[in-house]
Amino acid sequence: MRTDGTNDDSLDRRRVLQAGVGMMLGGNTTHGAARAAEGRGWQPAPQLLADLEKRGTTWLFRERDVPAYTLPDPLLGRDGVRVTTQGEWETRRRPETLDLFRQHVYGHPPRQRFRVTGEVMESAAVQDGRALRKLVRLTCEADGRRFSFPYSLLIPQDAPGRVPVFLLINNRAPEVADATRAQKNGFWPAEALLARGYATAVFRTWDVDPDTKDETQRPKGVRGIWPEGGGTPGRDAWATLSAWAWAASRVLDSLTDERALDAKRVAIVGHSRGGKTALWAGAQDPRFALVISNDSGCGGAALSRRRFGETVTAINRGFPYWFCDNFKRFNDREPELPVDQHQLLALIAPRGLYVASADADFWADQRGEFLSLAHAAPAYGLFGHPGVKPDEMPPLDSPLVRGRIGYHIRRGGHDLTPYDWERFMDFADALWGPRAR
Ligand code: GTR
Repeated sequence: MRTDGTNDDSLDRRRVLQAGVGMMLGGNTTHGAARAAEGRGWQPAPQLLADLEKRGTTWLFRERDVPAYTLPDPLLGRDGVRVTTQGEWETRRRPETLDLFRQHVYGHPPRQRFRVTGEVMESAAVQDGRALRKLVRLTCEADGRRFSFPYSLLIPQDAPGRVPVFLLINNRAPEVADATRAQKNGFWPAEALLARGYATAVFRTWDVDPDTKDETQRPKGVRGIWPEGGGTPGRDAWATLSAWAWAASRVLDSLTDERALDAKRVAIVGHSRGGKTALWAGAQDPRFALVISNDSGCGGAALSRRRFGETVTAINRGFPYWFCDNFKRFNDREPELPVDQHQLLALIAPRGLYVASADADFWADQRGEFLSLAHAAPAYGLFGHPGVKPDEMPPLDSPLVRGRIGYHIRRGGHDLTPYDWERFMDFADALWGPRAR
């Protein structure tokens, strides 16, 4: 399968040694994770483990069962040279890493430039006039073809200056993100966001590319119009997560035109499959100033090589349309992946990055999500920003914020909750300065 040797661990190690930084990968092995698991930070509750055991869980959910693994060094180029400056990262290793994710994991999005126009379908005051609601229909055009999808926007009316925005990718039912606020849901606590001085926008995944294996539905989405995106069918044509990430960038194009908004302060937020998408959108589009993944798990923040919870094989079987076809070649062959997910997080450097996990969410590999963030630190280091260390996983409900990086693990299960949102806003306040209340 390999022709370039970049995913050959022994070769990588030899190259690192040649580059004179032989200790680097030592810290990236499973031994580091095992040590971290013994630390003072989060530990899985014995009751949760016992419950999984009782249910006869067949997938890996105990730290002791994690196989030995070696992660690719995010700064080590395919030419065997380790980048040491921001400039080298931006011009060499970052584009190369992005390309590896497009080629082997998510597929290539379209390469065309899109003309994006927004038509305001509805505009109304909500919350006794304290916020303005807009329903916008976006039309994206390129090479004589077009695709349209809606998004909603809520803007606080009393905020001084241009307002930062939280853009949510809604991967659930429309009701959980009802902009009219006739129905309210903790998944998108819009009132809380507005009260803290933030605007918030939302689009729904299904409106962009149907979240189903049923390929007869495909023509309804953007991949019905541009089926292969910028890749090759059967290999690295774009897949659903790439289509949703593309849509997030098109919404951002449109937010940039809103005079009340601060387009330099847009946070992209997603939960689970939406969290995978938020990371992929943030990795590709540097205009997202803050990237937030909640319980994103496999193909999101979690390290694939740990094989903890959902594995590459499991996700490719369950959701074959999320990733490009090349990704299926790594079923049960994670060590051969030329990238692991810490490198996806590294692509977000030096921008704000927040990863959130949940105590009972073993399927998403809570510790793997944290370790990924820790191993993205070298990229932040190039910009002079501190990272977190593998053995610094914080205890339950105790957010860890260091510079441009934040993390928490919350009590409870797989969900996006008001607690998560409050922490995301705390982090945005810390990055951008608190908003007027
Ligand atoms: C699960 C899937 C996860 C995650 C989740 C969700 O079934 O295995 O990768 O995406 O769905 O989106 O809620």
